[in-house]
Amino acid sequence: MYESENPLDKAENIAILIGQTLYTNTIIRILPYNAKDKRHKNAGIKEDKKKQAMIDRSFTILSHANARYRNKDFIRSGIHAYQNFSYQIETVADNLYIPWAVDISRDGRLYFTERSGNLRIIENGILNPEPVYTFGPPFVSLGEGGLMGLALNREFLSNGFLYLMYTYEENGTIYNRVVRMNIEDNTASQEEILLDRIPGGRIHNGGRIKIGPDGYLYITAGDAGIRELAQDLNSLAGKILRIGTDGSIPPDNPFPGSPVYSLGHRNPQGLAWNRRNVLYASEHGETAHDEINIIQPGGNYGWPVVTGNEDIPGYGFLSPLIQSGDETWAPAGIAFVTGGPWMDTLLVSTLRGSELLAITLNEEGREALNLERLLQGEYGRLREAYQAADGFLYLTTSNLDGRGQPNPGDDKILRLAPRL
Ligand SMILES: [Ca+2]
Repeated sequence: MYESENPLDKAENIAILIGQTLYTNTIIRILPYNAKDKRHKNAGIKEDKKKQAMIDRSFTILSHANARYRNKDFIRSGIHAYQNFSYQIETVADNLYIPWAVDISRDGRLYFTERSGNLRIIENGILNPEPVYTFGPPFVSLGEGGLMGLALNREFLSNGFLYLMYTYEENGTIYNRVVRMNIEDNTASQEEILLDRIPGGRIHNGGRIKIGPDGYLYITAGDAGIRELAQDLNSLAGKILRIGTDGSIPPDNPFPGSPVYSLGHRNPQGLAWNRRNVLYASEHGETAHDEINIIQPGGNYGWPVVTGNEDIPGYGFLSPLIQSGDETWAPAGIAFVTGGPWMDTLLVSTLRGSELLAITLNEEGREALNLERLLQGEYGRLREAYQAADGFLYLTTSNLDGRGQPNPGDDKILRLAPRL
């Protein structure tokens, strides 16, 4: 990856060093796959002069990366960053229960899932008190499982098709499945199973579903707590899966006849594409080492053989775009912003981190240039990150999931409106 031995030649390394010194509020460590390489780790950190030079240089680099970085104070302090915040934040709905996924139809209806089993709708800005649908047995909401992913068919307004992923129990065994339902007059019916018996459990159910630029349905499946399954091509666990919206296996899937699109994942919970159709996935690591990966068809992302920096010779594991090192983000929903003040950044909602990460990428979207922490602790645990067609961004809180400190009115759906 690096042509030069000199760690100063890469913005990531500069960010690493800054993160360890003055600016932990806004810039934290960006670890490319070999950043733990001793060459990089040891270089420059102890030498103050070098450090100052790197800091100065980083502002130059970052100021070219995006117009909003031109204000140095924005970079230097989280408090300033908040005052200069480019979006106004509104609460769209509150007193919800773990709103897990959001999708908005072209006529502006906002659908969302609550992990407890409700599919709900916000219409004309008003939350309908009656769920569109409430799942019952064999559906179960236990541990990290329940009603999770949601995606509307591209032709939703004409065909009413919507896709959901949820946890269920059969003969004492926990699974996840992806179903299609039909929405008519704000009620859901005609459940049809598209992909069944994805291993599930109290932990690591993955759960994100998104329709890709190619029109196929992409699904994240966790290892269900059985780590070995992530490397087993005969298991759907620990994979990113790809199927047609009718449940068929795409003819160009990397493993013929299999929905497996990539393997070696621990618990991926976020999917997003940039404007060049590069696919990103967020993934919970084991005790820190959370990952943001660029997903390649047939790619092996290393779990459970390795976490974080997958540079084990001979294995061909794909290394993360960035990873959290010794820190825990617990990344969930992600969104690639295609317009507005945060254009071309990858937003990552974090649970344990309780903040929104904004990752600035190079033009191709294959290299991370900067990472900012936003909304630190403001709303608690964040689950979903979603960009609407009108450029508004939506986040959901996850403070009632048993691992957070609920604030009054939790959980919430937040809307970020670009400031004009
Ligand atoms: Ca990995």
